[in-house]
Amino acid sequence: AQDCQVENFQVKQDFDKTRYAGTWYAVGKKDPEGLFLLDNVVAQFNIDDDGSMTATAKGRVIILNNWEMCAHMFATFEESPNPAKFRMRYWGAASYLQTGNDEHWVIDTDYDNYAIHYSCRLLNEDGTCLDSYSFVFSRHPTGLRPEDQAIVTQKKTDLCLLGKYRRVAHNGESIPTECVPA
Ligand code: DAO
Repeated sequence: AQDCQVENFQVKQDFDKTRYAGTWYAVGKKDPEGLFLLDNVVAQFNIDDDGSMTATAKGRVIILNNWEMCAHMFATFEESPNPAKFRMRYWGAASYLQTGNDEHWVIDTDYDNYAIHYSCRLLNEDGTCLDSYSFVFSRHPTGLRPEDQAIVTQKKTDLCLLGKYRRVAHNGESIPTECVPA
């Protein structure tokens, strides 16, 4: 049975940020209110010399209603008692890009193939989430391996978000050239 209580959502046990480092391609996304990153989203997680996690990300966005561009984003992560639960502060290379301070939970990952991220921005009074976003990441730009798909579907269900994700394309099709993966 599912109560959809955000505080009860299970995250990756003994999350190892060192193994998580490197490139992740967003292949699925559940959007928040007022979505920002559209497609061709690639995140690079790093561990700094002091052991803290940081990330850079890029992706195609549409800002000011109709202006399409490639966003370059930066993020720092504040740790918490749970190693899979971070607070993410993020900002853009340009001032007109989004800034924010979100929860950043690693729900599950095998480090080598797939990862499921979750962020609840706003809770309902009953403890369910009013405004969330979630990325499905793959180490492979082509998508998830068939053997990982069932795990990811189960995790989407656990997050009470099954059916709310869209595919995130990595196509380089009619996107700003600086956003096309090399
Ligand atoms: O796309 O609608 C949205 C919300 C996402 C905002 C986060 C942008 C910064 C990402 C950096 C790290 C990778 C998750």
